Amino acid sequence: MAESRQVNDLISIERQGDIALICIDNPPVNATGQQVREGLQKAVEQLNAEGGAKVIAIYAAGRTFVAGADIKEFGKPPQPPALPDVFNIIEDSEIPVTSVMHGTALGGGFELGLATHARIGIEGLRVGLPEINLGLLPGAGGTQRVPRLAGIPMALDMALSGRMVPAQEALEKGLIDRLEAGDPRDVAIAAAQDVLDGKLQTRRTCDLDTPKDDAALEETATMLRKKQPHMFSPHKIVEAVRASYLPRTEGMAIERQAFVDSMDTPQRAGMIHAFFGERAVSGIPEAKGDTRPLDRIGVIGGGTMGSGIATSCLLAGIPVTLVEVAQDGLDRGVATITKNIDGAVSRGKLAADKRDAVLGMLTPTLAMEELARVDLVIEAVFEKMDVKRDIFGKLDGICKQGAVLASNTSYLDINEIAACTSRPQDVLGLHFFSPAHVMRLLEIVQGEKTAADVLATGFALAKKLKKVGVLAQVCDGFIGNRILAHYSKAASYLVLDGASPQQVDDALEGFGFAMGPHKVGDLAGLDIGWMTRKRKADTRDPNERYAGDVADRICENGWFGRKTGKGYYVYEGGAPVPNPEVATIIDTVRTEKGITPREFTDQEIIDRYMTAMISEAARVVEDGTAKRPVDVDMVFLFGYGFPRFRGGPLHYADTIGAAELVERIKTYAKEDPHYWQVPPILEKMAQDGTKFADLN
Ligand code: 3H9
Repeated sequence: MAESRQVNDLISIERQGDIALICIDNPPVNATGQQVREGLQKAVEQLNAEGGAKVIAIYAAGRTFVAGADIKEFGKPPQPPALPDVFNIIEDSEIPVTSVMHGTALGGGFELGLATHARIGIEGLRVGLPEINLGLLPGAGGTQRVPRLAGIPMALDMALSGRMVPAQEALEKGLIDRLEAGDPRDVAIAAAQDVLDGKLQTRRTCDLDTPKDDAALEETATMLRKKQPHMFSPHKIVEAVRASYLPRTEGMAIERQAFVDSMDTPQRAGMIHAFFGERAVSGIPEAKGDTRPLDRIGVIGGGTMGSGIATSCLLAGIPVTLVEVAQDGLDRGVATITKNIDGAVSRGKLAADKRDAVLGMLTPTLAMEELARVDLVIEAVFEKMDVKRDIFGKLDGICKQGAVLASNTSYLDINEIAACTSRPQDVLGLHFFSPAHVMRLLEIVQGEKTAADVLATGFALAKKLKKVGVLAQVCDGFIGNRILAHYSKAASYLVLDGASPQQVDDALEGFGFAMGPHKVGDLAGLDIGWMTRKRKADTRDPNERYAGDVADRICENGWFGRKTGKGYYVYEGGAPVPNPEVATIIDTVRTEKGITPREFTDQEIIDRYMTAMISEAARVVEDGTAKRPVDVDMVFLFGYGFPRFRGGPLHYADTIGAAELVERIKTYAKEDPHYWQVPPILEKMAQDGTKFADLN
């Protein structure tokens, strides 16, 4: 006789003869919040106490097995029972327990599976230990049980990369025992029956010994000390995995302490802000509602940007019509796209057998009229207003009614572009970041007349392209480049006043940026900034201290960075070395300007640079260019290489506090009152004791 009962709202038990099924039903992702933990513990304890059932099978309802601990509970006082204790109770169950996992079994979700006595994956399953992406480490036995089942290198790989392991690989490595097709409940019943029939073996993972591999542990520890000295949890992961040599109680205690210590770090707070921020940017009303079709996209311009955008669309399965004005430009565009797609194949982002089909979705043409059939067109030609005006005027005549007309401009006025058409409601900015098929940020720029469904279509496109779409209003540079234009001057002033470009870069790399601003300049091409400075020369405020002297002279020598072999650094293969001729240029400029160089500590470099960034970011929020502080944070995480563990410039600002920031600005303003001005919003926050987080 079958009988069912609820243990609590989220956990139920179903008895079918000797079989007891435990179902977890906690949408959307079955996270192990307090009720799930308590319900699971009670269910296993009750079944063991009652007797009767000879095998237990755990499965989950909905689109996925358990996606891990409930991240929303992190940072709050922990509520018992603790997850590792619940999993130990499951592992210790006298009645054998199997688990059936579908969708994604991540973090605590996969750790639940590891604590059961046999694991069945449903086809399409991916398992992983992504805690590192939250500034944490697996805290419910992952570092103890994965090495016992799959060895130390696999445990280190999973916990340090956070990658999702496909089911087949999980099967081959011994992380799951079987891979099957079907509905999780049906598979759970069949697996339980197999246990009863002796066809599926069960065992306690912690009865196994971790195969010794000191070399892998040592090698990884050394690599991390070199590459990630400032990160907390990666080093703890190695320690915890090493502890899997010990009996369960001792190993779990070491893992637990490391988990609790990681939970207390600002790195954890920053990365969890990043996790929710990535989702929050599209949680606004502007991103929702009706959208227009996105069945075919037109891209105008086959340069680096246009080709990257086209690649991104093709990889997302959207057919692309690529328009260029001349055959050689078109050929170059097609060649770049082909190279990008081949790169995606070699990086494992695209299956090799799909390559030709993906490239087959590209229609290159010199005839702009071909854009009559596209649903959305993205113009990605060079940044000249008269060229854009001309293109949008033509698009107005060619494109079908209702087609969305987008410009990839990085600073021009979308309203002026929209005004060249008879349908300004269909026009918006879609600002991609280079390389567009790799960088995840997409600024979605709202014009004065952009229709609601056009804006929502921008967000729908971002989602299709797996990008992080952030709403921005029109201004020079939108959110990201406007803030960049401001704080990059701080780096130049530091160099004028006494720091070397390398010291600035080293200090900021120590802070967590992948590359300091001078290395980034060399990589992007110093000529880009040079062109911008020339463009703005006539409108420059005469009271502003000019920041471009050194960079201008570097460019006048024809040194544009990596592409010319020289910039702030010299590139001759191997690691870049500081360009000695730049040191001479800096000396000359200082002498001409009567500057006596002074020493800067690395901390002062970081403080000035970050305070400049935060100041302009605060203004961007204040004047509504960005809707909320979290939008600015996500722009910097996904478009500007801002260290994820710091959460973004305004999350970082909250860790310093508005009062301290205002104090700093006032001190710096004594040297340069034009550049260093306290944004009113920051002044007010300092007075009220509020934080940027309060404005999200
Ligand atoms: C952990 O497990 C620690 C343990 O080792 C030890 C503990 C002692 N909690 O991403 P989506 C929400 S650490 C709470 O849009 P998808 C998410 O915010 C955890 N909420 O869907 C969103 O809410 P909303 C380790 C969560 O299909 C909704 O669910 N696990 C959690 O694109 C849908 O999410 C991870 O790091 C959670 N754990 O992707 C896995 N997860 O609709 C994190 C999601 O209000 N999760 N939400 O915006 C993911 O990677 C993806 O969500 C997943 C689904 C791949 C599962």
